[in-house]
Amino acid sequence: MHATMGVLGVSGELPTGARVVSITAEEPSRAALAAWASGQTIPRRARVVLVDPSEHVPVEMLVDLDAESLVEKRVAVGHHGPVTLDEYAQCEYVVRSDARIRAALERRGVDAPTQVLVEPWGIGDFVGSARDPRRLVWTLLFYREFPDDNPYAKPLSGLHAIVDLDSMSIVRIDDHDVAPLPPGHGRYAAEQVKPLRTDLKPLHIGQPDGVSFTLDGGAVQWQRWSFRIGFNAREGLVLHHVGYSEDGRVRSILNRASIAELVIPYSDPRPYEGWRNAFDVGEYGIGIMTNSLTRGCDCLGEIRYLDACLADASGRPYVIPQAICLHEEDAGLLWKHHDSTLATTEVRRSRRMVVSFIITAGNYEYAFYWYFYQDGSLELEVRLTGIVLTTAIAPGDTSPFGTVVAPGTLASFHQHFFSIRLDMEVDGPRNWVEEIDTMAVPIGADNPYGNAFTTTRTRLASERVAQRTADPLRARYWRIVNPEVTNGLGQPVAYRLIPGSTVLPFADASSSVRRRARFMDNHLWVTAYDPSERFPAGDYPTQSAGGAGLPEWVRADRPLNPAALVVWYTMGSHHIPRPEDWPVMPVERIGFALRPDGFFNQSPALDVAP
Ligand code: ABN
Ligand code: CU
Repeated sequence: MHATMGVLGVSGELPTGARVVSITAEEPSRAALAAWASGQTIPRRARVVLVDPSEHVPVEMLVDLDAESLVEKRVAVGHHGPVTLDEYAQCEYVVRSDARIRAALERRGVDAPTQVLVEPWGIGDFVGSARDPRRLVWTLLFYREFPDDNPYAKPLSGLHAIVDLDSMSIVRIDDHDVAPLPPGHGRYAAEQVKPLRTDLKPLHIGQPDGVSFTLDGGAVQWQRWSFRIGFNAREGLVLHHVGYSEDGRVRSILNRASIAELVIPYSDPRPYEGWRNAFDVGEYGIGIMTNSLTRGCDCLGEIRYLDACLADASGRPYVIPQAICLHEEDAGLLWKHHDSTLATTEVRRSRRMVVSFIITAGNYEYAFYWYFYQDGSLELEVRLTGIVLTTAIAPGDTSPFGTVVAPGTLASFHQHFFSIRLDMEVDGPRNWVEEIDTMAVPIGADNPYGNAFTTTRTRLASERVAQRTADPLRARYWRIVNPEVTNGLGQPVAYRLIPGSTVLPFADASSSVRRRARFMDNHLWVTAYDPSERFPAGDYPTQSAGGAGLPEWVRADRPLNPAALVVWYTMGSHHIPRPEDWPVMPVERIGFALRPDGFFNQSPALDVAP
């Protein structure tokens, strides 16, 4: 990364006062990868995203590290870059130090401004921000009465600053009375919770002969699976080249998989509170919010970790140690049959390979787990934990838009929408997608007992058609098919995308968050492959008015029959908070699965040893 900044410095194209958002290895396209397989070299390039505070624009630079030259510079006019980590800290300092804020805090009985937590939130397109040249955030304030309190126990509701990140100055303060500070402290640390349980005996997970996977740089091999691990500031962990080997040949499944956006619309119509709908990937970056993991706590057993290397605001590299966890887990039963005539039992235990990372996005934690199974299945599970976002409510009051989780403390209803970008390559580059529904057959001549049900198969032949919602009452799933490769039964090979529990947004279709995050409208989108189409709400959702990303790309209605394609799965976690979510929320889970469907000729898990 030093080399990258060196090239930019020499080029004379680095704007004065530029703040680096990210430096990322430029990934080769599918075409470049195919060429590499036949022996050509792939240029080493770094893509730099920075914000230019005087021009208020994001700037993208592509640097050729071999030639030490600037290849491309693009100024994203009319867009705004995300919040960087150091701006986060500076914004907190500026708000805490402001005399008007201090006076407003004193009116609320807060006399220790250094114990005020200041969270900068994306302002979206409120107060005309979509047309405002300045890069703006608005702030949520919380108070730790004692330094080791949970700040979300005392939300300073009604007191907000709008901060221009480029000049790092406050442009507006709003101060309206909402309700007094709640009395609680929301403490949850071990030393604050007394007494702790003492009746659990140790549980040791050991692999005395070591792990069964190999890790070579970012390349992983486990059982028949092979894949590569990448990491960047925006998406965090990325899986590349996921394949399954059979008869000594690696069969491709996924070219690339990542968490491409995460948006949390909150239900609260009050002034300001109705602005809360963070885009954690596009406005912040789930890579920069990634935790350093601890053995025995975050991950149990025989663990291998990978560090993540990111760039700070001046482009200097820094490391998040132990950012990615790799380990194997016992996953219960894999398969079993008892033959009562022979009195024999065959039973196999399932082992899964887990690749995970955990982020802290302000109040919340999201733990992302990719699971690889011995039967060729692949799952993503997200565990949501951390602290629900709170506002103050008058003692004894209730709200139709939230749950009182502690005296005077309201946790708003909200939803978490994840967009998972799945650059699919099922047994080769050209795939199509089908929707499979299960239907009852009317009782009659073809179904005399009324017991029959069947499936319908609809090919999603173009991008406009391939915008679908889940339908559990039809047991709906989707198949990513390679129509040009057949299995031993003569069937085209495929993987199923099986939705987990999911929801649609409840915010109005014309609301700001719906306009800015149209990807939430459908659980499935399919687009023709374009490596530059990476982010479903656009490259720069910060202060966007909406329209960029998926809604823009699918307007072309590109055909998908078959084609190199990208599948976008939206999953929505619906959160009506409970008192039991306070003061720190036991994990909620959401996920989906990719399972082979005619990809193999029979169960690929038959040869797992007892
Ligand atoms: N969930 C919005 C957010 C992200 C990072 C830091 C603060 C708040
Ligand atoms: Cu939630």
